[in-house]
Amino acid sequence: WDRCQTPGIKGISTTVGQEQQVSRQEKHVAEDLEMPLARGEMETLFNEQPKTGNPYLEDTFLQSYLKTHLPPKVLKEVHQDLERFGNRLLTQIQALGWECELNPPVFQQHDAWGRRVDHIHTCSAWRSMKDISAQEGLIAEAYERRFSNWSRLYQAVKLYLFSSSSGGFSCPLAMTDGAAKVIESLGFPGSLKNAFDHLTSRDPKKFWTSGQWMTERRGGSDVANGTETVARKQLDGSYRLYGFKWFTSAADSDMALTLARIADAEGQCPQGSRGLSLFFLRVRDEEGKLNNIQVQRLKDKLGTRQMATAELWLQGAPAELISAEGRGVASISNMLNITRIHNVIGAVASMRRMLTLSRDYARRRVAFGKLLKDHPLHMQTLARMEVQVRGAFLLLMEVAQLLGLAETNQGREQDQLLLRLLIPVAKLYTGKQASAVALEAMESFGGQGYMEDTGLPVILRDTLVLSIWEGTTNILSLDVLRSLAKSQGQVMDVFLSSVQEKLALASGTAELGPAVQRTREALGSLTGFLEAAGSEPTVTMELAARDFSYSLARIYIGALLMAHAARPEASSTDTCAALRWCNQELCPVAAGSGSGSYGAGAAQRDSALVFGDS
Ligand code: UCC
Repeated sequence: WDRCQTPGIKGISTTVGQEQQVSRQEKHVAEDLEMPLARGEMETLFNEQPKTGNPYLEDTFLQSYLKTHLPPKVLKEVHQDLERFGNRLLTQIQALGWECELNPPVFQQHDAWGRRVDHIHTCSAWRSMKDISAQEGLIAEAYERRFSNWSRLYQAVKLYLFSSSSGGFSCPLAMTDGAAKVIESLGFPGSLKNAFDHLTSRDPKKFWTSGQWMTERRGGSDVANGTETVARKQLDGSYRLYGFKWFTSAADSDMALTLARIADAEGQCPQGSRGLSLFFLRVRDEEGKLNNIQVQRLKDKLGTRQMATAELWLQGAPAELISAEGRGVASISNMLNITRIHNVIGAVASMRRMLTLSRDYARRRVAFGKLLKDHPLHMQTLARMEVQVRGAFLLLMEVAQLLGLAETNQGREQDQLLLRLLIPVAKLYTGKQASAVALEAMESFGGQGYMEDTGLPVILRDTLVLSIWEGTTNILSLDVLRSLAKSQGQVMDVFLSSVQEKLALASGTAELGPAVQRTREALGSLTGFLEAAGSEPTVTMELAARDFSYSLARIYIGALLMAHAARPEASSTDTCAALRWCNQELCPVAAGSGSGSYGAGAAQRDSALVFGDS
């Protein structure tokens, strides 16, 4: 009551008339306090909180995919493990992930007595994630190959379920997997068998994570010209590295793979891509001290704040040469291709997580007198997101299947070529999809979606990096062209025949007719574009690279959705998803070509538009 009195009433002498007025006012205030929400300070105001359950059991699309593709014996084991893992995610790992977000790493450069220590403090939840990753075999599964070619797919599914609860730990896992892959593909040179055993261990005490130190201050995309780090050979044949690494993700890792230029006796280094070699190093010595490495600072990032990204000075860091001299980029590309697949996993996982939350919210939240789920326009928006997530998921599974075949020597040459093409296509396309879908999903919560403590902005922030790290959209588009050039066009033949195979499958299902038709037309436009580009010297493939890559992604995803919808056990929603996907512009490169976007003078016109020159 005291708090409700205004200064004009309390403690001031009044006349009788004034007293009557005051008493009327008091009555009025007392009545007001009976109004709903008037005693806000005593009431709990709440919004409907979206809740999710076991992420595996809730993901019916994932389950239908596994049922269709896995051999029954594998499915039985995988299903049991994923159900158990889903419960662990729900009851333990999700909370740890949130703890990682609330307790980002802290960098301590000096101790209390002024000694330089360069210590990166991580929270206990982050360290638990490392233990859990080992226990769950999140890396080991792919290299033990218990389920032959299906092991990669199984690992990808587990990582997909883990990703959005992992508190950013997916990042070191991506690089750890990439490092294991490089070591395996190099045939375990030198002491690397030991490192491989650590990277693929299921024992938390033994398990290592790896960094991938590629980016230097002069450039993260143009590695060939941006790398300044020098390697000096020692008398015992080992090397010491001197240089500055500008972005080193998960800098608390146990080891790293990195690029450097080997100096000759005069201290001269070969330049360009062919001057780069690949090195392995241990980040710390047996006592836990950095191995001639100094941490300059941690990066202040928009997202992925749970994970320490550092600037590192290499000041004679001991390292082992693991590639042939000058074959650094080619050797580390095995790592890049794996981390790019992990990027796709992260993209699909964050889309699925956001959509699952939006879906649950639609069942709880009332607006304009009915639940959100009963508003057709709201559900149309969610359905469009669902089509995006399904398409991206199928593309991820396709890549994981192809990788599994390649790693167990069951893949045909065509499968290898298709894998080489689909990795950059999937990475660049899903990287962009993820932030668009996450943003749309955030909007489905209205203002609540914008509130930090709901956790929704974290997911959005973390998806934004997916189109940047591991190669930006344009760099990946150029990598698509690289795969074409390197195979002398063979990857395109394989791509076309793979899409045709899926179309043949889908053409037996009458309802899919319009989607089949549109995809056939898109394929015609794509081949038409390529023929014209081959015979028309003014068309610059570089300018067409992004639209071309988008065309490959949309056409291939359309074909996958149709194949999924053509299964005997498919549902009407599978058909609906395929039809909707194929109802968009499937071949943007043909449209761009028609408008002269890649032809003579296009680059000058773009430049004039950007800089305003006449
Ligand atoms: O480290 C980073 C963040 C880590 C966090 C990871 C977490 C991700 C998952 C998260 C889950 C949620 S970000 C830094 C990443 N950096 C990049 O991605 C680099 C981007 N730049 C490129 O990709 C460029 O295209 C370069 C560096 C590859 C271009 O180098 P070059 O030297 O100019 O390229 P070349 O000369 O064309 O290729 C050299 C050799 C060739 O082989 P040879 O000599 O036999 O003809 C190429 O065919 O390398 C081969 N090559 C490849 N092979 C190049 N790229 C590839 C490839 N992708 N696959 C196979």
